[in-house]
Amino acid sequence: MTAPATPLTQLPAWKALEAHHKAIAFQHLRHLFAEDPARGTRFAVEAEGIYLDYSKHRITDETLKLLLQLADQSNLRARIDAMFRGDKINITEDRAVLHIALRAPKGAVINVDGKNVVPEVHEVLDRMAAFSNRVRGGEWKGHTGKPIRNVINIGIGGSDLGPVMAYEALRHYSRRDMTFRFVSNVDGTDFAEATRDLDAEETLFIISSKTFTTLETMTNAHTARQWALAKLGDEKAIAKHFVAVSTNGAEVTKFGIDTANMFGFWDWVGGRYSMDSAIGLSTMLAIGPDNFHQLLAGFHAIDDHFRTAPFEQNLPVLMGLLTVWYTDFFDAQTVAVLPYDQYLKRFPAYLQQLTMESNGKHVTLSGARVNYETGPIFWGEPGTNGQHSFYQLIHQGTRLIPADFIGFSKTLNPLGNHHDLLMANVFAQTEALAFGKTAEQVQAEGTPDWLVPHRVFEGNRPSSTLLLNELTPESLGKLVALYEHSVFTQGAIWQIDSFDQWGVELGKVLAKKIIGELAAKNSPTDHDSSTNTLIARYRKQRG
Ligand code: G6Q
Repeated sequence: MTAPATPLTQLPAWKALEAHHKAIAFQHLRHLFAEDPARGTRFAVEAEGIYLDYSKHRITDETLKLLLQLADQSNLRARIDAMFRGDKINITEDRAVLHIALRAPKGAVINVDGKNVVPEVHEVLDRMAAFSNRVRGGEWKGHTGKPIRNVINIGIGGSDLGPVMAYEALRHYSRRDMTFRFVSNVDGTDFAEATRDLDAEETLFIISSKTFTTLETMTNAHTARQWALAKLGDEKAIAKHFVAVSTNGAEVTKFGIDTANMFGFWDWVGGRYSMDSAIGLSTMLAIGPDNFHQLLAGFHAIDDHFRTAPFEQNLPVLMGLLTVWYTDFFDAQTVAVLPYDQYLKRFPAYLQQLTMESNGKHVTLSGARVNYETGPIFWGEPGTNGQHSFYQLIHQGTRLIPADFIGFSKTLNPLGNHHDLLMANVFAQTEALAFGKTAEQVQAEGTPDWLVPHRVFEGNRPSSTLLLNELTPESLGKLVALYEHSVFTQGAIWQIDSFDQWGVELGKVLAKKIIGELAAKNSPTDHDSSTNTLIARYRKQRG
C-alpha cells in the first residue's frame, strides 16, 4: 500500500498551504505580474510539443514549492511507480490499472500477476489493423456482397465517449466516404435516428462492451440484430455485420457473434481509460491503423513524461496540483475546459467522465470519510461559442472558475483569417480573466458613475493555456494522456481510489426492479410516496 499513512489534512505541506492561502488569497494577478515581469515565462513548461502556460494562476513560487511538497508527502512518485509496475492500485476491485500498457511499444515488459501483457496488447492491435484494412479496403463484404460503408459503434459510458470524442476530434483524418455513428442511449430514438437512412447491406455494427451485460448496450445490440435481420433476412448475415469488443467471450458467443470476430481487452483497462484499447476499433476504422498508432505514440510520449519528468516540469502533475489548489483552498467547485477547436467539441463531455467518475469519491483508500473536497465538476464547450453564453459568469459572477484554454497554432482548415480570429480570442479571454478592468479604467472611458460597477471586471480569475502545434492523432493522444495523469495526480493527493465507480451501481439495481414493475399488472406500492406516484402516473399516461 503506497498511500501515505497520514491523513491528507495532517500532512505538513497541507497545513503550510492552509496558512499560505490566507496570505495570498487577496493578492491580485495584476500585482503578481507587475512585480515579476518574467512571470509569463517562468510559470510555463514545455514538454512533448505541448506548451503549458500556468502563469495566470493565483500562485507564487512559495505556492508551487508547497504544492510540490504536498505531492512528495502524498507519495505521488511511489504511486506512479506502482501504477506503471502493474500493482493492483484499484484496491476496491483488486485490479491493476494499466491503460499505460495499451500504448507501450512492442518490446516493453509490463507484468500482471507475473505475465507480460504487452505481447497480447500488440496481438490485438495487429488483429484490429488487419480487420480495419479489410473493411477499409472493401475486402470485407456484407452478407449480400456489398462493401461496408457505415460503421455503428454501440456502447455506453467508457465504451462510447472515447470513441465518439476521438472520431469527432480526428474527423479530418477519417475516411470521408464512410459514415460513422455512435449509439449509446437506451432511448430508442438514438438507435432509430442513427440507422434511419442507412442501408443494412453496407452497415457494420461494433458491439462495444467490456462486460457484454450492460443493459443499454445489450438492448441496443438486440435491436440492431433485429434491424439487420429484418433487412437481410438471414441469420448468417450476423457474422458479416456484427463484431464485438469485449472481455467476455462467453456472452459474446451467446449473443451470436463468433469470437473470431471479437477483439478483446483486459480487466486492468477501466472503461473510461479504454479508448486506446480495442474499444477504439471504430477510431481505427475511421482513421486507419497508421494514424491509430500515431495516437498511441502520443499517449505513450506523455506516459513517459509523467513517469520520468521531475514534478516541477511535469505537465500532468502541475495540472493536477493546480486543480487541488483551487478545489481545496479556494473552494472552487468546477473547472471549465475550453477547447478552441471545433473538432474537440466532445472533449469536455469525454473529460467529464474521465475526471468525475474517477475522482467523484468521498471515501479514502482506508475507508474513512474525507474531510476535504475532492473531484470538481468539469464542464465546457468549444470556443468561441462559450464566450457568447456562459463566459459572463466566469468573468463577473460570484464563483471562482479556473479554466483550461486549449488551442493550436495551426488549423486544419485554413480559411481566410479565421484561425487568427479564433486564437486572438484565446489570448484575449485569458488576459481579460486575469487582469480585468478597474473602475478607474472604466471611468476614464467616460462611463457614467452609476454604470461603472456593472462594467468593472475584477479579474484575478485563473486559467491555464495549453498551446499545441496542430491537432493530429498524436497530439490528441498526448492531450488525453495529460488529463488521465492529472486525474491520477489529484486522486493520489486525495488518497482515493480513482479507478472504481461504485456510485453508478445503486441506480442500476433500482432500475432493474422498476423495469419489472412497469410491465406488471398493478403499480407498485413499496417505494416512497414520490416514486410510487411517478410510476403510477407514467403507467396511466402511457396507457
Ligand atoms: C467507466 C465505467 C462505465 C462503463 C460503462 C459501459 O469507467 O466503468 O462508464 O464503461 O458502464 O460498460 P461496458 O463496457 O461493460 O458495457
